[in-house]
Formats: sequence, structure tokens, C-alpha cells
Amino acid sequence: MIRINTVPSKLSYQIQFQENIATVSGTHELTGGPNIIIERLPQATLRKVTAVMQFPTVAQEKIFMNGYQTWTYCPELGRQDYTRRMGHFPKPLLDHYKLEQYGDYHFVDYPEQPGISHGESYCYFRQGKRFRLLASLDEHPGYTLFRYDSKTGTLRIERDCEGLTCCGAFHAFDLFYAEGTEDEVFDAWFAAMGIRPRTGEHIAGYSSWYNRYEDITQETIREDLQACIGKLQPGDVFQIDDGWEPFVGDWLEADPVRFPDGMKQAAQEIHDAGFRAGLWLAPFVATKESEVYRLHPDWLLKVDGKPWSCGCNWGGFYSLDLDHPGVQDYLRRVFDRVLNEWDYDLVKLDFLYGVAPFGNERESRAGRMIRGMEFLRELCGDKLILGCGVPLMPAFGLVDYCRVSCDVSLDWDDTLLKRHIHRERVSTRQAIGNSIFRRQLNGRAFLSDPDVFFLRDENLKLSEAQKKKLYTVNALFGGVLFHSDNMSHYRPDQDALYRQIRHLRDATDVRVEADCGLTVRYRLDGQEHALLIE
Ligand code: 9PG
Repeated sequence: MIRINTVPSKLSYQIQFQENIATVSGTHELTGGPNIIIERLPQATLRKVTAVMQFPTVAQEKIFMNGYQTWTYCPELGRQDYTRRMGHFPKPLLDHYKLEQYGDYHFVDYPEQPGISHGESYCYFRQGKRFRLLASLDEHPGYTLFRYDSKTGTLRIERDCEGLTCCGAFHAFDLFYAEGTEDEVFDAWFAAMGIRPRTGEHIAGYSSWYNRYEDITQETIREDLQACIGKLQPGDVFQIDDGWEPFVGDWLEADPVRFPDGMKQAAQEIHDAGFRAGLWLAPFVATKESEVYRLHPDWLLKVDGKPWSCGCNWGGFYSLDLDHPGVQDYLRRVFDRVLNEWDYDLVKLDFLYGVAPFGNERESRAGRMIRGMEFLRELCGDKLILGCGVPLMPAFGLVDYCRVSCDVSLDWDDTLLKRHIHRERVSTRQAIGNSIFRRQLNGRAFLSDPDVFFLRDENLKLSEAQKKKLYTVNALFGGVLFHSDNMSHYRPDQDALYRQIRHLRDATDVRVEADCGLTVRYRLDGQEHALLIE
């Protein structure tokens, strides 16, 4: 099934050490299927592990470079395009908002020159319907960073493992290469990894975030829950998002003012309404106000002796140290309470990238991220995990559902000024783009969460045409179909449209045309449909 049509390409690789030891180098002929490059190394500290190869592309070829984490915008690029960083902010502003901590900016270089693009864990090159996929089979030894320069036709591959100590057999690269149709290359990659999605069950329901945001109370939750009865289906998910906890980091009790009856009672009411209950947590981070931060300074991950800030949400938040027994014990108690005592069926686990901003001499950054994900899976048993704010490949096969896009906004693409902040920014337009351009992960790595759609009229600045683009893409390319509306405000035509959107998931023959504009085509009830996205 794996065909190689192009002339096989030779990859030259180099392994450099921090000590004064001779560089190890070699060549490898890239073939279809797994390409595992193992070198026996002396006891030393790795500095750089890189490979280069010629990888010519033609004028119309499209390039996809997977973005670092859930929210990172990563559309297909043309050969003149480049991976955009963010606007050139004055350093104090950058430092204040910690924008570089949301993505790979703090460890990957962005030359921002026409034709230069980069991404993590997988990339593809597409001519019409023909894909050339180059992907990682294992990120434990370090993220696989791909960087393409279309001006010279060179592909550079780097293993993100600086500072890792090695001794003996080291997997310099665990690559997979395939050429063929979209389904052929992605099916072959997941077969080679032996990764299957944990569930095939598409879910639908409600998330409290995208209307009231953190201003939720048990009354607003009750109001929205009542509104869902008779409109959602039994077994759908009703998910309480950020705002229930006293402070980010403190997950053992609800905020006593907003949820005086507690979170067990909230889950009970959701169950009584016939739905499954979901709860949002950000288990690997904490804000300065939290008890976790104030009472356990030793639980924080320190970089150069200082707590590592992961961004500016909630006025700043910090990484917990996965290796600290106190953190592990605390998280065990948290998940036992949420899943067993309170009886939630699904947890939306967010800002997960915070667990592994760095590796150390024993473990790469990616290795730490994977270990964090495995730990969460262990704590959650067979309960459902919706991963969010997580580097994609470390979540493969470990979460049931995973966000593949940034947050949708209440308008289309934010203000001109805000368009220059980080690639992880909130944007409906970019969320739609990621749901389309990461569609191959849906049903292979997990079921994808494209984020919510909107049907409501109030508190929203999307046109009807924009709402249609969002719900169509979410229904066709995702396995999670949530909204954040108060459904009692729906008019009869909106009720009917909601039912129609759920029926959209029965579409077959879903296709994307991205060579000239962006169009989505599908068949439903024997009829052909097309929707122009851009
Ligand atoms: C709760 C929210 C919702 C939402 C999540 C996440 O890059 N950023 O600045 C950025 C901020 C917030 C954010 C995502 C990215 O939202 O995706 O669904 O749960 O947290 O606080």
C-alpha cells in the first residue's frame, strides 16, 4: 500500500554533544514505512540531533506543518508562506503576558522568512489528492521538529532533546514516510504506531464556557441545564467549564460562594436530567492565589530557581512538578473526588502543556509530556477525558476526545490589533481552519473536538453565514458537538436547525478542496452539498 514514486532521498544526520566528543554522523535512505535511526552513543549529554534531506516541491504544492499544541494555528501553507510567530511586541509586553509560553516560541526559532515553515511530530506535502506524509513514530526521545525551506527544497528534521544524557542505543529519529491518498498515508502511519482511538462514540451536548465564561454559578448552570431538557438527547454531555473552582489549582472543593451546594450536587442534577456530567480542570497548573501555590511552594516546577509561568490567564499561572510525590498524591485525590465521589463522567483537562515546558537530563520535554498524559489516564481509569491545550502527539491514544483548535470567539477573527498576538489566540476563523487541517486525526488518534458552535442570537457577533460555516465544519470533522447556548431562547426554527446539525454527522464522502480557496463537500440524504469556507 505504501508506494514511493519519487526518487528515494538520502537523509544526512548528525548527533552533537555538549562535551568535547566527536560528532556522530551518518546517512539513511528514506524508504516508505518506518525509518528508525538508532546510534550507539557514548555516555554524554546531547546538544543537537539534526538531519537534512533534499525534498523538492512543485509550485502548487501545499505544505502542512503540525502546530505545537491544541490551540496553535496551523493551516496548509503555499510555498511562499511561512510559519508566523506573533507581532513584534516590545519585550516588556511579551514578558508581561507570557505569550511565548503558550507555544513552542521559547524553544523553537521562527525565522519568519518567505518559504520557511516548521511544525512538530508530523508534516505533509500535498499535490492535489496525493500526499507525502513524514511523521514521527515515537516522541519519547524528544519532539520531532520539521522545518521546510521551499527556496532550497531542503527539509531539516531535529530531535528536541538538548541536555538529555545518553549512553548506548539512542533513537536519533523514529520516522515514518508514506505517499498516497490522504486515507492511505494516515491509516498507514497510525497502523505503524499501533495507535487506535479509545472510543468511536461521537458525543454532543453543552459546555458552559462560551457565553458566560467564568461567570457561572449553580443558578446559571441550573438555568442552562433546564433549557437543555427535551432539546439535548438522553446520554448527551452537559459540561461545566472554568469558574466552579475557588482558584485554578484548587480542585478538591467548589467555590463556596458560586456553588454553595457543591459539585456532587451539580453532577447529581445533570444526571437527573438524563445527561452525562462533565467538569473542567487544569490539573497541571496553579495560580498564585491558590492554596496549592501558597501552601506548597515545593510543588511548583522551578526553572532557574523560579516558578515557570505558562501564560497570563487568571493573571498568571504556574506549572506543577509532575515528579513531586506531593503533586502526584494531590492529583490522585482530586480525580478520586471528581470521578468517584462526585461522579463526573467526563473531565475536560486543560492547559496540559504546562506540565512539560522543559525536559531534563533524564527525560526529554516530549517524554515528560507523554508521562503526564499517561499519569492522567491512569488516574481517570475508564472515565472520559477531553484533552485541551495539549501537544497533539503525546495525547494520541491516551485521551478519548481532544481539542484540535484554538477557542472560538464571539466574533469571526477578533480585532486587527489582536490578530498579531500568539498563534494560540482565540479566533473562530482559525478554529475552523485547524478543525479542517487536522481532520486526519479525528477517528485515528482520538475523536476531535473542534470547539463549540453557536445558534443563539444574543451575546454574539457572528453572521448567519459564519455560524453555518462553524457548525458545518464542527459536525463534519469532529467527534464532539457542543454548544454554549441557553436552549430555551431558541425559536422553533433554531430548534429545527439544531436537529439538522446533529443529522449532519450522518454525512458521507466528506471532502476538502484547499487548492483554490477552501471548500468543504459532502453527501447527505442522497444529495451533494458544498460550502465555501474562504
Ligand atoms: C477556560 C478556557 C476554556 C476553553 C479552553 C481554554 O491562548 N490563550 O490565551 C488562551 C486562553 C484561553 C483558552 C485558550 C487559549 O481557553 O480552550 O475551552 O475551557 O480555557 O479558562
